[in-house]
Amino acid sequence: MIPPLLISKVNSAKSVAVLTGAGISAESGVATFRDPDGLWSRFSPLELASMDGFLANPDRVWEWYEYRRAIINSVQPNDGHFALAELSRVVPQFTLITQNVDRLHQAAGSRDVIELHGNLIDNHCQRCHAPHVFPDQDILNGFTQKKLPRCSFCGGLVRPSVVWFGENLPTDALSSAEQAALTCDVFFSIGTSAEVYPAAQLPYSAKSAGAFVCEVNPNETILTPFVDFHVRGQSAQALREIVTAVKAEREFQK
Ligand code: BJW
Ligand code: ZN
Repeated sequence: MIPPLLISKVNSAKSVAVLTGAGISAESGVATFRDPDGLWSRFSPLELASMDGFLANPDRVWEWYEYRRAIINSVQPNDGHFALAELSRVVPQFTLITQNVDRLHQAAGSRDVIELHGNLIDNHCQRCHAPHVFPDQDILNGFTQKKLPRCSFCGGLVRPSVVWFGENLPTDALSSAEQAALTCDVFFSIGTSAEVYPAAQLPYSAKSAGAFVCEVNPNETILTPFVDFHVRGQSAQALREIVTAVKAEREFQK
């Protein structure tokens, strides 16, 4: 299933960049967005993941994010997250870019993760952007809001620090991700439909700059025709096999 060419490309790479999406957390029990049973099959992105939707019905949006937070607080990283953390320790230069907001890469031991779409942990004021920290007791109580949280500086509405449609990605995160894509030797696109821009541009940028591009996904995506290799499988097993093979070849060459 894993071709020797992919393993030797990784082992000769000075720099490896990885872009992950919701699919890498699917085997931890976190729903993806665009699969047939994904979040967008049950919930409206315009209502729940846009500023217009938030301003129209902030209670509904908070309720949805509390539901999502309860899920991520109850799940664990899977072998895919752990395998990437392990790979980061054997490749000279390794950049992990994620669209995920669940912090499971960090829970698996990955450091310096570039979060393109923010995270589900932090909150900030939608008006003055001041960070908002909930009292410990609220967090212990499972975050349940009795009334909408308001900014203590300006009274604006507090919102989760995720990136909604129509909003710019964090500038530093996006420029670091673009830099990594343009300078890597091997680029992995893992568990993403590659449909949401600007994140979806990264594999094409890497390919144009000469990188070997590998996709890990049980399904074909719009990116598949452009990649050098498609590992057609679920990421936990596929990444475990890739990292095991990378380490075995390294041992053999010692
Ligand atoms: C497995 C697996 C297993 C399953 N193992 N794999 C027209 C109008 C307006 C805007 C636009 C437009 N055209 C383009 C835009 C821009 C827009 C965009 O790209 N839209 C497209 C959808 C058309 N982008 C934006 O708006 C971004 N901002 C921006 O561009 O700013 C500039 C701008 C300003 C003003 C106007 C226009 C532009 C922001 C994007 C923010 C995305 N936010 C979300 C929600 C985050 C918060 C939250 O979680 O609540 O981010 S949407 C959602 O999609 C989430 C994800 O990070 C993102 C990507 O999804 P992902 O990770 O790829 O998941 P899926 O479900 O799509 O795919 C899962 C994959 O896993 C599948 O392929 C499965 O096969 C696979 N899989 N099991 C491995 N076990
Ligand atoms: Zn404020």
